[in-house]
Amino acid sequence: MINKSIIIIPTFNESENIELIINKIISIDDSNDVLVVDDNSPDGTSEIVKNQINIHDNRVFLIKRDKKSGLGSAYKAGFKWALENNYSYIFEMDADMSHDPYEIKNFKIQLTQNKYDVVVGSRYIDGVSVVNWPLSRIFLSYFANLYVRIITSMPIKDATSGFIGYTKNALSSIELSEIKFNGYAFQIEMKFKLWKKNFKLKEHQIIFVNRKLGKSKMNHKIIFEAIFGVIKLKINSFFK
Ligand SMILES: Nc1nc2c(ncn2[C@@H]2O[C@H](COP(=O)(O)OP(=O)(O)O)[C@@H](O)[C@H]2O)c(=O)[nH]1
Ligand SMILES: [Mg+2]
Repeated sequence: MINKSIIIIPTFNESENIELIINKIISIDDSNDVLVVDDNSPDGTSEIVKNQINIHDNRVFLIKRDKKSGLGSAYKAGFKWALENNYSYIFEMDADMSHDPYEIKNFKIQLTQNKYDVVVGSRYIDGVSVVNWPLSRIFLSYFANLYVRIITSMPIKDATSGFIGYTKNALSSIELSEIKFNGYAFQIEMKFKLWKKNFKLKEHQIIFVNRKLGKSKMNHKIIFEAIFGVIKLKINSFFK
């Protein structure tokens, strides 16, 4: 049996982006399926996904939740579904075209040929590979990642990245109910727990391009969760 991959995309109001990203992903590689986890977006994102499900039989899937409940909880629902449906490689990426779907094949090479357990699409391996973000947002993200590295000593330069590939083995080792954070801190927590379990993490350079369509869902609550969450993660790890 061919090793199947699933690309999980959380969405909230991504009606302008979702069709394009789905089409790119499934046209690049026919072992890639797509799972969208939509939080009842008022702009009708899920209707567009349903239409894509009709066009691309058995390659596109949708989990529709009642209300906006955060990125982390969307991913947890997606991960559970992916593991139950026996995918060998599980990827996460944003809907807004900030992450280039062509990179997925490079991520796969790292997981299959180079035997890494987790691949992290990284903006900060060599300087800053971010296009069209306001300087304020680059500073926030860059220093947030520096802060994470200092507090946790995890050797990852882009811990808040949301463009990730996991092997089934690595992902299934995580007790999803024990993942507590929901915003950027969710991304940090996943990497931190996998690193602590001695899985092999590989950072792979990507170019992150700011969205052209739709709006960012980043807010202060998400930033505060990350700032205090990192300290909490570190302290909790002493008791494990
Ligand atoms: N299902 C779901 N998706 C979300 C939620 N918040 C953000 N997203 C999605 O997560 C991805 C990243 O969010 P985005 O606003 O682009 O964050 P930014 O790139 O850091 O500004 C996008 O695909 C969003 O639609 C949420 O509460 N629920
Ligand atoms: Mg974005």
